[in-house]
Amino acid sequence: MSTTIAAIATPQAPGGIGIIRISGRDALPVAARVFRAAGSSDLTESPGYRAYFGAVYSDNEKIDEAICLVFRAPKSYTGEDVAELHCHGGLFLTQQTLRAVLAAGAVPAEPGEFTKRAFLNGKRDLAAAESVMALIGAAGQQAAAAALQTLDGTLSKEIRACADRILSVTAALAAWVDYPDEDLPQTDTASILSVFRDVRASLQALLRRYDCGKVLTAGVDTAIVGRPNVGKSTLMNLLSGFDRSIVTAVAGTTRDVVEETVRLGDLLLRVADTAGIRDTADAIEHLGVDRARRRLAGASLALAVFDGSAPLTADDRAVIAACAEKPAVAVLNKADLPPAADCAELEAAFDRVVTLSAATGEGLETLEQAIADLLGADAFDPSAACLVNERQRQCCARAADHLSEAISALERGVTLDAVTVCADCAVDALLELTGERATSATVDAVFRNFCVGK
Ligand SMILES: Nc1nc2c(ncn2[C@@H]2O[C@H](COP(=O)(O)OP(=O)(O)O)[C@@H](O)[C@H]2O)c(=O)[nH]1
Ligand SMILES: [Mg+2]
Repeated sequence: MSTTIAAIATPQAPGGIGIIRISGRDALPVAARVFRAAGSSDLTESPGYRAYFGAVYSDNEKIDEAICLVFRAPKSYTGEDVAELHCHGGLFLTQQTLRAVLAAGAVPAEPGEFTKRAFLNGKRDLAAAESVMALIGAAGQQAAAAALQTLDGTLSKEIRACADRILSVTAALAAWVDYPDEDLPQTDTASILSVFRDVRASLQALLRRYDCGKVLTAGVDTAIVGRPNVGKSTLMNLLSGFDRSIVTAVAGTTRDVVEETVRLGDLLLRVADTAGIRDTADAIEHLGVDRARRRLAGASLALAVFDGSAPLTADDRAVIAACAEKPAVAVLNKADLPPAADCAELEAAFDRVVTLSAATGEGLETLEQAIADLLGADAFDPSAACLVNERQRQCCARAADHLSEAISALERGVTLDAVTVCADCAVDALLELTGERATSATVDAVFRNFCVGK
């Protein structure tokens, strides 16, 4: 980390302010070569935590007025000396300033290199560094709140506590491993088992919360299905807030899969409007129906639409059958018309039945609530510790698996060193999660996914 790195930290788009971040041993001398503070302030002498007004120069030519913020090691984002040039926003100006900074001796930062340095300098653990990324990508309030918790170290503390509990047990086990002829006392076996089961339960709770949190951050693959003319495309348009799909009274209008990402309450749905499922002789419509069925098969949530103003038909029953294995909400549409469909049949087949008018929008809130209930999103507690990405989930799942092995080995009376090996593997997986034992390849992989400037 002897180099001094620099990058544009703000989005590459016109804006009010553009920030060039510089970090490293020579951050201040580099900044001083391109930035002249008003008055006679010498940046390199700055005690830090100050803002200087001045101008940015490139080849002795003034190119912008700017503010320079100075932070001193170790009390900075990266743990190194940091200077931030706040220029006027604008693609050209920020690029020019970065170029001047690079000419003054900095090297371009790799993606995530600022946060990586923060990790390597002990400012953040790996899980917390990843939550920086999750915060940037957070699409909703709960997702952001959850990422912020991890940034605060809530997750790492919980993981560390799990690892410590396993370690306290393996220490006791180690003593017995040295005396293979003696059986472990029954009371010890029981207490070791209870520790393993307890820790495994905590890890499983984390995994469940992750699946639920993922619904909030990544969105849910949702398929709108139903026979022709029940109002699928009208519902699609209601959800997306504009005329995304073509709506006509002619059955079989929608033939391709039409997609849109929509926000419903705190949920993000990737909605696909599909062709009406029915037997058809029309070759093109038939292809559409095939696509609809495939999309339904891949979806995590089905919105099965029925025309509430008409009795259920054989095509409707084919839709009910197609949704049998899915989390699905039955949408009894056209509630603005006199009801004629058999509710009881739908209630028997679906966990949730929502009466709605896609044309007027009445009942949309009930649909929102039904989906949130079905996906368990309401149970999500953003203040609890939370895994923020797939890497963390895998580490956690691996630790839980190793604990299961340790538990069954103990139960079957397998030699104690086998139990110890499993328990050690569980600890390894947990410390890989927090980064305490992550290989440098893992660390590199984590930061490669970051944006430049972070
Ligand atoms: N009265 C009433 N008509 C609706 C409603 N939703 C859809 N329609 C009408 O039903 C017909 C078929 O709608 P469309 O969305 O194209 O159905 P799709 O074939 O399932 O996509 C159109 O004439 C819509 O105007 C509703 O909630 N109330
Ligand atoms: Mg349609």
